[in-house]
Amino acid sequence: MQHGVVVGAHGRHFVVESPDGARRLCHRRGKKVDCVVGDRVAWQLTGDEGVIESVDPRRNLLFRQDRWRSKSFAANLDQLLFLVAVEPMYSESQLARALIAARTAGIDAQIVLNKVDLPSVDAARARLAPYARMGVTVREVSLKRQADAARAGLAPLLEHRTTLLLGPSGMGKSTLINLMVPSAAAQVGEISSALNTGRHTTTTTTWYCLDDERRGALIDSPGFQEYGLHHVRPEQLAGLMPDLAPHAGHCRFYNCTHRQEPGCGVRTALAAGEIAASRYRIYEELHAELSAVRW
Ligand SMILES: Nc1nc2c(ncn2[C@@H]2O[C@H](COP(=O)(O)OP(=O)(O)O)[C@@H](O)[C@H]2O)c(=O)[nH]1
Ligand SMILES: [Mg+2]
Ligand SMILES: [Zn+2]
Repeated sequence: MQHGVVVGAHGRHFVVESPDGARRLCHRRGKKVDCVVGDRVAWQLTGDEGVIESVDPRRNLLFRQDRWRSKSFAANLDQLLFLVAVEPMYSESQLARALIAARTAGIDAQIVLNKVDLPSVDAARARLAPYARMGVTVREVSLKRQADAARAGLAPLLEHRTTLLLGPSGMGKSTLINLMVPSAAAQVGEISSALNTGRHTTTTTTWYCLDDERRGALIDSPGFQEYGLHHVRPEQLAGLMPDLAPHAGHCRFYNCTHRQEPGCGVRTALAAGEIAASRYRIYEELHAELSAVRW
């Protein structure tokens, strides 16, 4: 039996990397063996392909879930970085959802604000102010214009850690990966050729090694627009939003939804300006979505 890390996943095909860096196509021994990128697995060679026999216990598992299906992102993460930019405009709801998902999974999350060289940087900072206020670290970078400074700032954060990078398209995700992982294109190539997709596919969650000792990794997971939180119960939601949580204990009704009840601590804090209007709107939107009849 050999050991390795799942570094690519595409449907029922998995790419497993051995400690020496070799990457091999593997399948699972039966459907019961469920694995995602980041999993440590035991596998053995059968012909020229590998068979994953078992998956080591996970430290954590991040997944998104919509009404129809649940989809795992990745396992055994040290942190999540959510990349946004001064321009183009991004959906704050997607950012909030990712932070809630990380909190649910017990994974540390930070925000990286890119393109701070652009003139509308102040508006972008103001938009993120509620996040900084609630204790989320917001790092500013200019991945393209101040590449060396960005690399120097991000390197210690990524070193020896497994980091999931999320962010809507156009924010600079590819720029960040190419800056931090000089061999990124080659690594994608190895995964593609192991998967035999014949092209440099980016439709799959991909693991990039950050150093030769294979101690740090950056994981890129596309398609996150479908980010659903249907594994969160509506009554859990306020507790997962650090700016709402302290006020949710001050409601007249113990089962207050913070949407229309009198004597609501959350809405009192909103009226007093202690909770940002954008954050409360996101709460309402998510609460309605999570309360909708399930299929
Ligand atoms: N002004 C500015 N543009 C940037 C910066 N970083 C990336 N971009 C540009 O933003 C666009 C999107 O970047 P890309 O890495 O492809 O984003 P992705 O869609 O998230 O992978 C590209 O045209 C980049 O050149 C930056 O620091 N400043
Ligand atoms: Mg890209
Ligand atoms: Zn309330």
